[in-house]
Amino acid sequence: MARRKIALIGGGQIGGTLAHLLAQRELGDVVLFDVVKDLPQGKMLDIFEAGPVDGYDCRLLGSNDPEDIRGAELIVVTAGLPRKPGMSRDDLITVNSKIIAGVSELIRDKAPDAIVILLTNPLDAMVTLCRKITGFPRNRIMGMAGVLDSGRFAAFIAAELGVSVQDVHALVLGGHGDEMVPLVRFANVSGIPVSVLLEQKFGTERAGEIMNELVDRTRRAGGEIVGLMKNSAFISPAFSALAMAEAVLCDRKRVLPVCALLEGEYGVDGYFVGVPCIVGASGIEKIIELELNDEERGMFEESVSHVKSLVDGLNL
Ligand code: TXD
Repeated sequence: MARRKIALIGGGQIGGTLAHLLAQRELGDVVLFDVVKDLPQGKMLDIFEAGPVDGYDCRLLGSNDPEDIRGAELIVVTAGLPRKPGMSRDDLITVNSKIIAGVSELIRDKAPDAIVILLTNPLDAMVTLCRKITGFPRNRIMGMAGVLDSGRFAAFIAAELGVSVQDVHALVLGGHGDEMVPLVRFANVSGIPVSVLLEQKFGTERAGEIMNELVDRTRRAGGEIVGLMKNSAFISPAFSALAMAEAVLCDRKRVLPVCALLEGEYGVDGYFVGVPCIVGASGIEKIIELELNDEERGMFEESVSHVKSLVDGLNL
């Protein structure tokens, strides 16, 4: 039985890292496509040569030929520029729209049955553009941001409480921007509300302040890394994309925050927004609707309105 064909469009920091992670887990045969001559070829040769050392078998191809993505069953798109210090994700919209438009035509023409996971920023707008051009059904096209943002929220909670990251579960809704909505009420450690553990450790008043600090740091986490590294995060985004890819490839039925096209859910119609979904072999298999309280609903709607203004500016 042949392994699945996975195509990574964009062989930069995230794409190259994701290729390495996919190879290590032998999740399929991987094609790394990039427009920079010889870049993907070098990266895939390097990963190939580590195979005997780590013991993974899979076919690895680095390519500048778009024909090599033909027939891919899963495509992960990271093609596009990342932000630099002082830039917002939204500042990338003009240059990355041109790139994603071309990439989307390529996917439509060469891999019309693929499931697509897109990361390129500004994420919510770029995945909308990709869906517009490919015309794919909404179960087969998703944006990755919420897994990363939720992972960041969980990491900060774990560090604050001094507990294992394995036991922290956190969810971030909305757009992949400063208005994202970390859902404090749903955050828990092995089912215990985070607020209970914070109050036990710090007292009620300080607990509320700390939770606000954790939410704020989650919203700013991308910019914090760009400020330190002078480049965008790539390890955590690659692992986040891997979680979604593995959910599809292994039909895991994972419940993950996914940037999905809403058609009435959460009172939103026709826009991609980060919401909890069940992810399996056919992509987005179910969108899970949560009852939000007034405060959560207000923050969600603020985040959605930012997504709408960004997307509407594309004049699709
Ligand atoms: O959570 C998230 N969704 C975000 C995603 C988290 C972090 C970074 N996010 C965004 O992903 C970031 O803002 C960028 O828009 C993308 C890719 O970030 P990365 O750090 O991987 O950028 P690189 O290292 O510059 O890699 C981009 C590659 C680069 O090698 C280009 O040559 C290539 O994209 N590129 C293309 N490949 C294929 N086809 C075309 N047309 C193309 N244009 C550029």
